Parts: sequence; C-alpha cells; structure tokens
Amino acid sequence: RHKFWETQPVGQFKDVGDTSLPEGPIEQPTPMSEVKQEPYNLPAPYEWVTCDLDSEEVCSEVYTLLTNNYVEDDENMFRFNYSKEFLRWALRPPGYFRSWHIGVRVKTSKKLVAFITGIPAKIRVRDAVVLLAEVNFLCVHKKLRSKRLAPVMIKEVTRRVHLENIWQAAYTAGVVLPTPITTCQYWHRSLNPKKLIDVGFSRLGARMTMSRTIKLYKLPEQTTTPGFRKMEPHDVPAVTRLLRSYLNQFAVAPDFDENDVEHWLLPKEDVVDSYLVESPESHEITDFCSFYTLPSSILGSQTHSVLKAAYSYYNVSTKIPLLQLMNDALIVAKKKEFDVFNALDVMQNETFLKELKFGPGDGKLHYYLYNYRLKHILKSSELGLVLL
Ligand code: MYA
Ligand code: JJ1
Repeated sequence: RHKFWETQPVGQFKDVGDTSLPEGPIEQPTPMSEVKQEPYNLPAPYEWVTCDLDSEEVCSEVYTLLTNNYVEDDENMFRFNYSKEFLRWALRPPGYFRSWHIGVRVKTSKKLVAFITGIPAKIRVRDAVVLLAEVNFLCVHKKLRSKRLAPVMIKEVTRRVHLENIWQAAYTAGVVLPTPITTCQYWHRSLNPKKLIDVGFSRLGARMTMSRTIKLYKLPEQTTTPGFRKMEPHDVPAVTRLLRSYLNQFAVAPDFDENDVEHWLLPKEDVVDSYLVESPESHEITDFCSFYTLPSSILGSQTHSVLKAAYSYYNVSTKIPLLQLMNDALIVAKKKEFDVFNALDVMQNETFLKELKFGPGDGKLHYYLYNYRLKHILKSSELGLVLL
C-alpha cells in the first residue's frame, strides 16, 4: 500500500491501538559518524540546491513554484498562494538552518522544480519536550508528479535534519499517511459572502437569498471588548507567560520562549496579526488572539483572482469568553478586508465555531510525528499546535 512509508520509523496502520508498544522514539539516534555524508541520488536531469531566502531572486523562484504547483482543494478550484514575506517569516524562525531549505533544479536550465523545508521547533508531547523539525512546503512541479521524487526529498530532508543531531519531526498533510496523531476539520466563517459565492467557495443555503445571506454574516464596525488592542513589542514577556500557561493543558503543543513569541506572534503586516486584552484597571494582559494571512489563487474565475483568507492561529482566553474574543477577531479581519476566516477544530475552538457562524469545510488536516509513537490517537481538541 505505502511502499515508502512502510520503510520509515512512523506509527504503522497495523500497530494502531496496540498499547503494548511504548510511547516515545521509535528508533534510537545512530552515531553521527554513521549519518550519510553525501546527498541522496536524484534522477540524472536534476540537482540538489540549498535555497537562500535572503536572495530576492531565489525567494521569487520558490514563490513561483508554490504559486503554480502547491496545495489545491479536492475540486482544484483554489490553490494556496503564500506570499514571499510569509515564506521568509515561516522559514527563518530563531535558530533556523539554511541547509533545511531544499530545492531541486533542472541541471541544464536551472529551473526550480521541487522544494521541501524544515525548521527547528520545541514541541511538548505530554510531559516530554522534543526538539524536532517541522517539515512543510513539500512541492513537486505538476509535470514531474508520480515519479517517486517525494520519497527522495523526504529522505534528503531527514538526512540534513540528522546532521544537526535531530531525530524527530512533525508535519501535516491533507492526505492520509501512516499514521495520524489526530485529524482536524477545517471550518470557515464567511466575511464577504457575495464574493465567496461568486467564486464557488461557498453556496447560497437552502431558502436563502443573497441579501439574507449578507445580513446573516454582518458584523459590527468596532470591536466590543474594553482594552482590546494590537500586540506590541513590549507585550512579548506577558504574552509568553499567558500562552505558555494556556498551552500546558494540551497533549501536544509548542514550548514557546520569548524569542519564539517575538518571531511567531508579533504583528507583521500581511503575514500575522495579534491582538490582546489589557485590563483597563490592572493593565494585566488577560486574553490573546491571532491569525495569519494565507490567500488562495482562484483558479477559474473571470471576476476575481485571489481569495483573502485569515487562519486562526493561537488564542488564549482567561477573563473574556473565547467566543467574545473571537468575535472581535472576526471584526478586525473583516475590517482588514479578508473574505473568509478559517479555523481548525483544535484547542478550544469548538466552543465558538458554531455560535460564530463558522461552517464545516470539505477539507481535513492530518497531523503526524516522525520517529515518535503515541499510545493513543488524540482528539483534535487535545492538540495545541498550529502549523502554517
Ligand atoms: S503537506 C503538502 C504537500 N504538498 C502538496 O500537496 C502540493 C501538491 N502536491 C505535490 O507537490 C506532490 O503531489 C507531492 C507528492 C510532492 C505532495 N506528505 O513523488 P511521488 C507520498 C508525505 O510519486 P507526487 C507537506 O508539505 C505518497 O504516499 N508523503 O508523489 C508536509 C507516496 O508514498 P507511499 C506524501 O504526487 C510534508 C509517495 O509520496 C505526501 O509526485 C511532510 C509518492 O511519491 C505528503 N503530502 O509528490 C513530508 N504526498 O508509496 C514528510 C504523497 O509510501 C516529512 N506522499 O504511499 C517526514 C519527516 C522528515 C524529517 C525527519 C527528521 C528526523
Ligand atoms: O477551503 C476549503 N474548502 C472550501 C472550498 C471548497 C471548494 C470546493 N472543493 C469549503 N468551502 C465551504 C465554505 C462554507 C462557508 C459557509 C459555511 C459553510 C462552509 O469547504 C478546504 C478546507 O475546508 N481547503 C482545502 O481543501 C485545501 C487543502 C487542505 C489541506 C491542506 C494540507 C496542507 C498541509 C501543509 O502543511
């Protein structure tokens, strides 16, 4: 069934539910001297390159490859359109390795035809903090599909991760592989229902007119929570404390320090937005919400070429109900002209999705660990991790 994945240290389908197997690493690290020193072989026309994202030219080549060949929905109507600034942010967190930004070029023309990346992260899995690689942006040009290039790319990123003495990874995919630690549902909240319907992202509900639909999704002009404001650099220590204590309740969650919070959560125009609630009396930071910007190209429309989507990221409520906090997030997203606000059913998101008029999408997202076994698969609400 899975000729490649059957050979890898990942939970296998035959072992699902076998609680006699221990939780933790599946295989032990090999001595560094035994890590392969040379890259894996590619078919003769292609060569490995390390992509320098500091270079405007290289960043544009990666952007173009992904814009034309990355993830689409099941009916091929939309394709993720990560911006260059987003890619630079996503791929250069504290402690990143340039050698984990891996491209494949055609030797003769130097055209970039495939890509895969890793970034380092500390993820807590129950009581253990694991230093691992988050692997993302695996992409093979449409004309080179089904030639078994993906397994070679995965082995090469694995080798380069091993060279840094790191032996675990986390990744997500829309496809089912051996074997998910949890499966999440995408939910969508219309902000610009007319455009969403015009481009086929959503449909008019039964017994609904366009004007009733627009009224249904209307939002106030202004946020409602006193003390709700954009996060600023001086908030990093307080947000780090708030987020660390909140994420403790989940079985799998990032172990963020202040440097991570500065990188991942300080607002960055058209990349990531973060808001918090500062108590008007005590000036304590009590609540927090954030979302990232990931547009999609609209593949067949005469009228619109991009769908502007916000994706729920990390949210913390201690004083204000999460429902009210996320309603304010919707209000600011609408003001910033996003067409839709997307969220997974992770963490406590189920407590607001239905009430705030999100509807389930047709997509699911499966989460995986490489070389780390969990005894039990998680409920999506036990997951405290959002990958980009
Ligand atoms: S998920 C996003 C993936 N990208 C896309 O969906 C973009 C559009 N699609 C493509 O570009 C291609 O279809 C890709 C496959 C490149 C996905 N994750 O070369 P092939 C297995 C893992 O003939 P192609 C993301 O970025 C498939 O089951 N494996 O196929 C996270 C089969 O193996 P097996 C996948 O269609 C990536 C084999 O590849 C995926 O030409 C995490 C077929 O290869 C997938 N999304 O290319 C990667 N799709 O026979 C794993 C297919 O066994 C990281 N396959 O079923 C693991 C950790 C590594 C680091 C470890 C460190 C210690
Ligand atoms: O965006 C997604 N689906 C949309 C569009 C569907 C178009 C036809 N296939 C959707 N729309 C309905 C919205 C509606 C709004 C009003 C309320 C009811 C709902 O369902 C889906 C997610 O649902 N997205 C995808 O399929 C994209 C791929 C998802 C997997 C991503 C894997 C990437 C991993 C990278 O690490």
